[in-house]
Amino acid sequence: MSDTCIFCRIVAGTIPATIVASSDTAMAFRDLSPQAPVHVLVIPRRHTASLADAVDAAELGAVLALAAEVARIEGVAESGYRVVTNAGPEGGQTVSHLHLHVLGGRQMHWPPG
Ligand code: DGP
Repeated sequence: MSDTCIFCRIVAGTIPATIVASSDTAMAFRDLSPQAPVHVLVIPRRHTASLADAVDAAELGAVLALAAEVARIEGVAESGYRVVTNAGPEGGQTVSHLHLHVLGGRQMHWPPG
């Protein structure tokens, strides 16, 4: 846990968030600035700065599994959805705690910006 990390503080409950799902390893909550009708962030509870720093395959699997569960909960598993992680400055990462964006509820386009 990092006291200066926003997402660690959401895990600790000291910053409010709308929780969508959680497990022992991971947590899912609504993005503060949604880019689609469904926009949920899925994070490992344990602080990891980005995918570039991830070393625990089981933890990554749990995060990905929770993303799929979020899609089911949000009702987009059948219609389709996108899972994205931004890593580092050129990847567009602004919060240095590994997170998957689960986006859905509208048509996604490619390539992303
Ligand atoms: P990224 O740019 O990939 O690092 O995405 C960070 C996302 O985190 C961005 O879509 C906005 C969201 N976000 C930033 N601060 C907060 C917060 O305090 N609460 C919630 N729920 N989302 C946040």
